[in-house]
Amino acid sequence: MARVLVLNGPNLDRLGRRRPELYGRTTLAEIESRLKQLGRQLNLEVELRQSNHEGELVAWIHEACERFDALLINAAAYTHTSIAIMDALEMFPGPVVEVHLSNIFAREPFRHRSFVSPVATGVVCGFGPLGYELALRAVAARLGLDGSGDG
Ligand code: CA2
Repeated sequence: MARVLVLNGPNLDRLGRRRPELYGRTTLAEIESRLKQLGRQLNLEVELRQSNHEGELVAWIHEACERFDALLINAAAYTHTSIAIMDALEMFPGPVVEVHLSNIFAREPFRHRSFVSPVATGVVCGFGPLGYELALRAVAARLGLDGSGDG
């Protein structure tokens, strides 16, 4: 079974508990459980992690190069700052989908620049927690697991 690592950056551990007007009421644990359920339908094993530390995210991307077939990443604020995460993602051989809950292009100008996008296979933003599920479906298509031939 193909394995997908879902990485989440700083402050996303607060999801559903703070700023619901901006990021909604769904917690990261709920997103994890939805993704695992969808993963079972798509024949994907899903593992979700969150860190507030840039270096830990970089180390997990390195680990993913050996142990996972695809990556979903919401690098949160590091999206807009981290060349280290960009460089690590560039080494990952499989599909990488950048996910954001909010539409970063409808927000402050400093959020319009992403260091993840240039090294991502694709980007999903603005659909809240559903974006993670759309990204997982995109990964299944890319890995040729959805039977559509559209990957
Ligand atoms: O829209 C997204 O998913 C973001 O990646 C979220 C980041 C933000 O810096 C990006 O520009 C867009 C912020 C994540 C902070 O998460 C919180 C969750 C609950 C309460 C406060 C912050």
